[in-house]
Amino acid sequence: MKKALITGITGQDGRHLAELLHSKGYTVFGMVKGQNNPRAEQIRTDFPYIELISGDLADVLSLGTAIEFAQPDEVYNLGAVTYVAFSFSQAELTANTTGLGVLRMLEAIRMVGGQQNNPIRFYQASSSEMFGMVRETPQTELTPFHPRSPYGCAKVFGHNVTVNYRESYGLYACSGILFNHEGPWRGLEFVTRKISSAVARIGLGLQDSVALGNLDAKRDWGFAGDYVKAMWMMMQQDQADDFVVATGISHSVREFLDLAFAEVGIDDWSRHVVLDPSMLRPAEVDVLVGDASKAARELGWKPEVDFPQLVKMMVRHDLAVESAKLSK
Ligand code: NAP
Ligand code: G4F
Repeated sequence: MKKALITGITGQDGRHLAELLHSKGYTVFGMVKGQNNPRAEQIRTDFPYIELISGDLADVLSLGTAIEFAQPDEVYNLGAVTYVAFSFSQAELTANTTGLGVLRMLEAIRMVGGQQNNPIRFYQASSSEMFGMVRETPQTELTPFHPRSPYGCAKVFGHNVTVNYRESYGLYACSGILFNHEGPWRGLEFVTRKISSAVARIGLGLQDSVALGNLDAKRDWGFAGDYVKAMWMMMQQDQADDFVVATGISHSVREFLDLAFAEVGIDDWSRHVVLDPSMLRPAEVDVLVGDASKAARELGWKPEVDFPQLVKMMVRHDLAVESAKLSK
């Protein structure tokens, strides 16, 4: 039976990945940060099979201790400061966690797993934000990076150091360059879930409007449940490598609004959306679209949930959440 250690277990992808690995018979360890993290309790309730370990990507000793304890075959490094807008206001924290945290984890793996024939496999959660002001469309594994935020810069460091440790020490270290992926477990700060939650409440008459920033931004949005399968596949190859994971189709925030409001029977959403300049970013990533043909060819991965299905799934989930609150 394989053992996996997941950082970022309390986040969206941590939950999906834990579910996938458990279904494959893995023993799953999840790292939680903080002395009394309220999200840990929810993980204990929803996923009783996960063994939680305390640790922080800013503290290398805690990472080493966690690896020593779990003795994992696979480490999935999903933990990070992940909200791009927030990274502008706490850039140093972002660099330390999202960037240097990757280096610390790689060092901890080397410390515990040994310098030669290290058996621990490592997955780094890289991001399409690294492409930023894109140099070509669609973006592939070979597209140069041009990050547009402290978050994007930190992810570039994390990606490069993963490649460097693979090349320098022969570690099985791979990097998944994942485009935006969403679902019912997405944090409420991200635009898709902010919209699905607000639309559900507007549809139920609980609120009147939602304040948003740049409606013209375009993203290649997929379903998180599909994307964690690609993470696992990358970790089962003979040789570690890097892969873009994307649907290949880009949609604007406006298109997301169209489908989300249609789900609650509203065709003209203009009076329900307020433009809030404070949601605009100092530098924006206008449009992202990925080419995942390498993942299709070498891993056999392809997305299963399309954009309309994703929006429907999210709005329906939030309608159920809000309705359950009402009936309490
Ligand atoms: P998320 O929901 O925001 O979760 C982030 C996780 O990181 C949380 O569990 C958080 O824990 C943890 N974390 C934050 N600071 C930490 C620290 N100092 N030490 C240890 N853990 C820490 O993010 P996600 O959407 O699941 O994304 C997973 C990973 O994929 C992230 O690295 C993200 O940057 C990357 N990624 C995501 C997407 C996407 O579209 N979702 C696309 C490309 C790449 P607490 O909140 O409990 O403290
Ligand atoms: O949902 P977002 O905050 O996601 P963003 O910035 O693309 O980052 C997400 O995807 C990355 C992968 O490319 C991950 F690496 C990262 O960790 C995160 O998961 O914003 C999407 C777009 C942006 O252009 C933003 O300006 O939506 C625009 N937007 C418009 N109004 C808004 C809002 N974004 C948010 N969060 N809130 C708004 O009110």
